[in-house]
Amino acid sequence: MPAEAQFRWPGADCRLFVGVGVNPAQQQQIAAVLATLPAALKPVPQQNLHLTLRFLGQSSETPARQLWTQLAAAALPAFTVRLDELLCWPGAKVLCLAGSVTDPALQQLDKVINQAAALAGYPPPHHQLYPHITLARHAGQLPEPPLTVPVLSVEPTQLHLYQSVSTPAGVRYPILASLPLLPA
Ligand code: 3AM
Repeated sequence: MPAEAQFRWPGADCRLFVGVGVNPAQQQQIAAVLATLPAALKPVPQQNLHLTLRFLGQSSETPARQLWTQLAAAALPAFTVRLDELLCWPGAKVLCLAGSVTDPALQQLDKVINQAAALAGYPPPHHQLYPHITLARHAGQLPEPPLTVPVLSVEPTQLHLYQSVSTPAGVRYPILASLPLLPA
């Protein structure tokens, strides 16, 4: 079945982003660290852990399908990214595990996604790709005592189109479509 056929549209305009997940072992590693956070911080639920590659914002179905059809026809390189720095973004009050783009395959994937997004009519990204996994919210500063965080080597095998759904019970990120990332 072509990848485009496996696109699950929720039926109304929605908030979207393109990203990758972390594997179950890494989810558990992170969850173990998050269990030690000060009570004031709000840990990201294990099933929500992800790495955003491109925020798309509020979208209708046509550009989303157009984007995914183009990505399905493109070469999507598998990449590795090392996340080794615990950061607090005080403005957003977000605690995250961050790294940088060192793998040329990630640079290439970023380029392919941005080109496909532009062709589908999405506005350009506000900032360049800054790989990170959001770990917790309501974080005005780095926790004390300092957290020991695992160094994660994220090596995803799939690219996902995520919906971001806000509910009274919290945010959820259902996956609407997925494509394989292929080793060079
Ligand atoms: O949790 P992370 O940072 O991976 O930061 C938001 C989140 O990613 C990001 O989209 C992901 C799902 O909500 N996001 C939200 N609003 C954004 C915006 N206006 C944004 N990224 C860029 N611009």
